[in-house]
Amino acid sequence: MPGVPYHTKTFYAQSDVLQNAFCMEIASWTYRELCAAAGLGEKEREPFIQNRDVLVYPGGWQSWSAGWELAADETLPRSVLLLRDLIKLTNRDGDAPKRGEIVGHFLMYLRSGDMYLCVASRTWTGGASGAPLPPVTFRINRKKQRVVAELFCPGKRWTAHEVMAELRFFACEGCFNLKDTLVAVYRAETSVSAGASALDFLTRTKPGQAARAGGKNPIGGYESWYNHYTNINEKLILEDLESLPATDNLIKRIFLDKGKPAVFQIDDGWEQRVGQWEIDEKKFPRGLRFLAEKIERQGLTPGLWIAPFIVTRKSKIFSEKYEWVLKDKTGKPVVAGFNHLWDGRYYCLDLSRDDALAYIQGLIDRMIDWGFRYIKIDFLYAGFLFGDFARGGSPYEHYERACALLTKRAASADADAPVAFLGCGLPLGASFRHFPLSRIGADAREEWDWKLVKLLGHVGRPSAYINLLDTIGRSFFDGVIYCNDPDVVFMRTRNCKLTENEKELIALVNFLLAGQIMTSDDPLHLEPADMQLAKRMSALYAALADDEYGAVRLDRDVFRLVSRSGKTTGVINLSNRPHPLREPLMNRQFLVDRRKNGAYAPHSISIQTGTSP
Ligand code: 9PG
Repeated sequence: MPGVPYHTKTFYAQSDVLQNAFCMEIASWTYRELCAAAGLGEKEREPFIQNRDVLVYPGGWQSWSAGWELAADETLPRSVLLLRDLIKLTNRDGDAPKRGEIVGHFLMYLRSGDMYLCVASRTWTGGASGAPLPPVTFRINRKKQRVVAELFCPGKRWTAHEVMAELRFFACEGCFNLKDTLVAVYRAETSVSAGASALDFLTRTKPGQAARAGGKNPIGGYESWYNHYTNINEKLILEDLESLPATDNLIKRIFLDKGKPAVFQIDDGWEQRVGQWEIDEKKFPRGLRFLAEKIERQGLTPGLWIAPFIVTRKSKIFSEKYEWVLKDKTGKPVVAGFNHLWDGRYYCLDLSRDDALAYIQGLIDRMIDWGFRYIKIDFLYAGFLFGDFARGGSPYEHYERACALLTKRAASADADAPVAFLGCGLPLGASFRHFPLSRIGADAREEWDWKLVKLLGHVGRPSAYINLLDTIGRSFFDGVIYCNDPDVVFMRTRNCKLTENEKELIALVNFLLAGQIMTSDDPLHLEPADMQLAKRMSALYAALADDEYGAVRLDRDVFRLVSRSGKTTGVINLSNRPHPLREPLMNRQFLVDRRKNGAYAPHSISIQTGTSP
């Protein structure tokens, strides 16, 4: 589908100059001017200017940043209490929102009813001599109806007439038009909308067969994080591996039984320390090559996690190669964040250094050499921090080079053993060219919300609720610039506080609005009710596979599910209250019916389908 026409504005450097300031303003518009830039006539502008119910989609900096629309009375916390370094897991270095301001990144839109007004920044100049463009930040002041666009490129040496930014403006009706127009906007920067070939082997049944030929055909499998967390070892992994094809579970039903490929990915916990990427031999006495071979022999794609840009203080690199650790101007190591499961604060490597890059590339090569073919590369945002780089330059230039190196061996490397990368914790705009398969939201969790971390004000916290908000809010990326990884679904009862409705909600939202179905359930300990749920979900997946879906916010935490064909509709209620049935019910059959006393139940999804009345 062609989408609507868009208008492009290109910004050029005026002279040879070294960018010293942290951020550089390139343009500012009133809402009225934005409408004009998108080609809207006087009349069509009115809703964006007069309507108090205009919603703003700021577009978060990275996977774990808030990825949802904000109504006029909604804001995002500007800081995190107590554990201050947690803010680095959501906000870009130096993006510090001022009072009354919402800070957005990469791509933003305003929405009034069904009309979207979008500003999308290109990330690559295109052409044979293509180069990355610095990330664009939007400072949105809703009261003043003003948007300021800035570039984040400290340390960049501009030459006169060099392209600094290219913005594309358009207005369109409905979420599928938004997607279709973004396909056109980003066509030169991604192959995802054309069916990203580097990921084909993760979905195709037979070699040579087309991958995502129409409809839903998710990538998926097992990963170890959301059950065992860092407490993994050979015994537990083998137990999960052996029971996956041997018990009745969701992954077996939707992938293995259908002859589709499935991933088996070992997450954080195999290494001696974060930053010290040697195998912990107490936990994995026979090493990881042994496990990769076993996984491969079971007909699964072996996967492994790593966070190559970061180091903790106690890791050997930190003391032995201290010169590789990025420092600020005063010589102090740059803090990249805080994680209570490691030794607290962690730091990042100076990616301007060839030796540090060669080391990182060596880590990936070794994982591939061990036999892993689905590499989860995490905490990538740390490669975008600013510091006193050994070789000068700007974070975006170093990030670009590092990502290109990391993913050099994607798919084509070896036709018999193709390799794919899953990006995670990554700046969304700067990464899709290298990581077509990526996490687009906060971590899932085996309970609805994580109350304690919520109190700190951390919007990127692991939480089923936040994770769903992101999966819904970023669903328009799926199949456009990313194959969206929404994180895991849960079927299990053991070690899980989610209710049946919540598990169903997550399983359906992930299937309908994203591109990957993973689980961390230990297949050996599923109960009959869990298997029943998996059976029901796989039947629903089959029934709903032939369409494309979107979601539109109706109210705070309440969304309408829509489908491209118009055949399927639904209501997603993430709120803690029943949502009254305001709209007249379509004359259609309920595939999933979570109405109770004339309202949609809290934490539920209801789906209606059939031909249009
Ligand atoms: C391994 C994990 C898993 C997971 C990743 C990432 O904002 N936070 O507090 C936060 C905590 C953990 C986290 C992400 C964000 O987890 O997303 O899938 O691989 O690392 O350590």
